[in-house]
Amino acid sequence: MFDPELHPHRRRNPLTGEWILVSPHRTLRPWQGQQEKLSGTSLPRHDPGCYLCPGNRRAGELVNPDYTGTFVFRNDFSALLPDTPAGDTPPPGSLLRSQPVQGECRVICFSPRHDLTLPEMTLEEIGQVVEVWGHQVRELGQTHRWVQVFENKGAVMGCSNPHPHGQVWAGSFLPRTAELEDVHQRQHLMEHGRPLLLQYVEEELASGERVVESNAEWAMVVPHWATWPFELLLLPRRPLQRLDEMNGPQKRLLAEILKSSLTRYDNLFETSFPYSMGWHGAPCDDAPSDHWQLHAHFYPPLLRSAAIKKFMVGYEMLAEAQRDITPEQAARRLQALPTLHYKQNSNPP
Ligand code: H2U
Ligand code: ZN
Repeated sequence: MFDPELHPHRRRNPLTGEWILVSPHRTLRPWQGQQEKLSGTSLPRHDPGCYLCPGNRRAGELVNPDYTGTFVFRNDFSALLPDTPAGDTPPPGSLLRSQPVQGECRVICFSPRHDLTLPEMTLEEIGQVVEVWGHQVRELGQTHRWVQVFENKGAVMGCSNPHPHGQVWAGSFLPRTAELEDVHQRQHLMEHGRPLLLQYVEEELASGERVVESNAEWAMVVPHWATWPFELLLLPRRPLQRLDEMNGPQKRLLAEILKSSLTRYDNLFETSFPYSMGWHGAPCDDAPSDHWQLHAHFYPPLLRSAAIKKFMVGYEMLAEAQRDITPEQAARRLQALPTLHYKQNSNPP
């Protein structure tokens, strides 16, 4: 009889329509590669060479103020620019299509402390980051269609600096993933009369199998269709479309679930867990958005230890994504971890 914990199968991501191949039998294969922990280098509270620390000169020659909480500045090397001129219309029927785009990119420093990361910050400090995310979406959404809030964390994710920070890229267009999620959520509401992710969070909470954390407003789950080994999806439990629409309890409980879930991540391999995370909310245009539910994706690359990363290569580049451990096995690993940070455990303050 078919057993999803034993037999190869595919799962569908209802947000994008993409499929993923799950091969749980492969977890039995021997692993003779590296297993050891990476030695943790300890960072100073302020690094005179860091372009994000308070009072330091950035690469673009501007000097950071002596900020004491969060600090937002325009990216000195923005991928999107506000004043791109309009382009020529391509000849009809041509496959060589392009489109000029306007936008703005910003960097958000989460803390003046060079040596902290989100899970090591206090709930109050994480709450300030949550506030800033909302303000950025509110402000940039007035003139841009899609405001992408995200964080790249860890050198393995291409992050250029350990100072805790994220980014915002706001643009005049709906990027590909946003468009796919828009189409699939709209279609689900049309066919089933309920927003896709509201139905999904209820199904996950009813089963509990993949729920890593939950509180009165939020649920953190390993999605049924997770691609990355320890991927997480953060979902509101009530209708909520954008980061700038949260009420007090939603913001407070968001800070809580972020702190405890990201602590579990760090505790998994006793390392500062690398990932790319980002928020998807209703586009900032005048189109109806009842189908949209705000959510955050966390895509961490680590597989077996602090040193062993999953590579999206071969079959995955050419056919479709594939994973070995099931999302349920990953959820069980994360559920079993403590929510006290391992660094606090080993050096009490
Ligand atoms: P990453 O953490 O993903 O490397 O992003 C850091 C961003 O900071 C990156 O987009 C910007 C880079 O352009 N940056 C500045 O705006 N000013 C600087 O002085 C250095 C880096
Ligand atoms: Zn710094």
